[in-house]
Amino acid sequence: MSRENRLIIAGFLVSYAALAAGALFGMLQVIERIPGVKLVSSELYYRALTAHGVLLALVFTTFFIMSLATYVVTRELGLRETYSTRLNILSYALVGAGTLMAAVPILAGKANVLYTFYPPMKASPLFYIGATVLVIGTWLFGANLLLTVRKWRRGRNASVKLPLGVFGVVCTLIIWYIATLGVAAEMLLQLIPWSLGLVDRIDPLLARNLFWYFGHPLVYFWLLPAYIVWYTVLPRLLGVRIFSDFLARVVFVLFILFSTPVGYHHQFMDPGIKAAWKYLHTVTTFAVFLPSLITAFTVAATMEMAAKRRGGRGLFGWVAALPWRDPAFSAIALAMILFAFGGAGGAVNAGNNLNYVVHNTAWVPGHLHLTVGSAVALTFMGVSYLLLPVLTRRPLRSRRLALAQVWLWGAGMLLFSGSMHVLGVLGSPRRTYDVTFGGHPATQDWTPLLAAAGAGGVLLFLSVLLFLYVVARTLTAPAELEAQAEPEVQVPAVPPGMVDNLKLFTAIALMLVLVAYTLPTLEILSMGSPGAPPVPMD
Ligand code: HAS
Repeated sequence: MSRENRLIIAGFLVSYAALAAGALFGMLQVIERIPGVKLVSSELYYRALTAHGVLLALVFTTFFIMSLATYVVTRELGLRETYSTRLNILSYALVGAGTLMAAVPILAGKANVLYTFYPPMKASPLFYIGATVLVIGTWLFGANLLLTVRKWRRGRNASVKLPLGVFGVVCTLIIWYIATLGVAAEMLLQLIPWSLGLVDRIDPLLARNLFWYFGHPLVYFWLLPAYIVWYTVLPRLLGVRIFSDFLARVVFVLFILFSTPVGYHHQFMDPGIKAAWKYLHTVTTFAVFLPSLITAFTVAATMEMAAKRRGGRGLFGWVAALPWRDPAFSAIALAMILFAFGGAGGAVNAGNNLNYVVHNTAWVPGHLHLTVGSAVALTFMGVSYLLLPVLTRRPLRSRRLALAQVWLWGAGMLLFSGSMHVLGVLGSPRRTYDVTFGGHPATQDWTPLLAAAGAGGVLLFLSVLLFLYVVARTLTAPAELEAQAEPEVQVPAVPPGMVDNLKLFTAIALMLVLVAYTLPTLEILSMGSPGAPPVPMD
């Protein structure tokens, strides 16, 4: 096995460890929300909530995406190694070191600031420095993959289109580089000097401005690898070609253009940002909706083609002809179905007036669990069922348990997320230790829904345990598969077209970012905010 493959597997294993710990802290959250149940103090609740968000949203995703991207690039370009395996190892090591540095203060209760780390809630400097080291690690990782692609481009591949999966990885990295400029500025100019005591006060609005500049494209850093799987792995799994390679490339390009200039849809309720800027970001938010609508059409068309070849008939009757007994397919298909609900909720969030109803309520965790928690996480589980056997030459043990795991996730998520959406509309707050406000009568009607969300959370936790069990059994099974078990590689044969001009689209994206952010940021700076004193969170 090549060093690169070992690294890929190591990355997956770290991501699964983060999934296990994050899921445990998650179950604690839902149980705590059930009226009458109080397992831990409020301090421990916020500590666990921070650990849950950081481990799942930042650590599980980042390690998984790094390994998936390395696999896609090496596999689709027909390489054994990336440009520099050493650089790749260094990047994983930095991301790992950053994670450990951030984990220590979180677990010690010195960083109860949740995964969005809004000031003036203050964490230990180690938390901010660790997060910065993690981001630097991802920059090195991206540089190594881009150098790999550039090297491949030299010589006989100079005028050949990038394979779709690699194209998707490059687009994801472009979005990541643009996005992380925001969080790097927030860390280096505000949070780190402030946490070290070099300055006394901090401007929370400026910090939130920089955070959401980063925070929204972060969701596409999670989503695009799932889309890469839907566009490249799913057709191979079904034995058909993708419905339209061109449309898939258009989708990735639209994400480069519109992922970043949308951050104010997370700040509709923030004072200090003019309505005109919020309106502009609403328009761009609906523009970034479009590539997902195209994706819905493209993946459904691909599945319909495959189902009809398998004998499926009728307007919707073909759905039954899909390979639902295959755990990898079921995971990906269920991820899509759940994402359709998450996307509809996203449209509600993005409407300024509707956002007043749902902001800071249980609706928002309901939404994020359908998106990152299902579209992304369930796709990652499904693709694990395909890649672990390929990478380790061990058969999947066992397919039936894996299938049960996938449907358990679907059932748990519908129960959890559905209840959270309704609770949100009824006014139940998110991120709150005692959601009944000491048993206030207005919260009495929430009890059955909170219990249902709790039951959904327990099912989700059981699903994670089952997933880990299947992974562990697969990794400890005797190696027996032949090398040809790998899925067929799509070899590009056509020269690049207009849509492949990523330099042009990156330049346009940067211009859109300047239009959307320069003036409002200058306005925030010119307000001369006295800044807020820190609120220690330990
Ligand atoms: Fe979101 C809040 C708006 C997508 C993640 N979002 C969040 C937060 C997270 C998050 C983590 O406008 C919470 C942040 C926090 O902690 O405060 N979101 C949107 C919109 C979209 C959207 C418009 N979000 C995502 C994705 C995420 C994600 C993707 C992670 C991966 N979101 C918001 C807004 C807020 C927000 C506001 C702030 C709320 C507040 O007030 O705090 C869109 O991009 C969604 C587009 C999606 C679709 C669905 C396409 C469906 C597909 C599947 C097709 C299915 C088929 C069926 C074909 C249009 C592609 C298959 C058939 C078979 C037979 C199998």
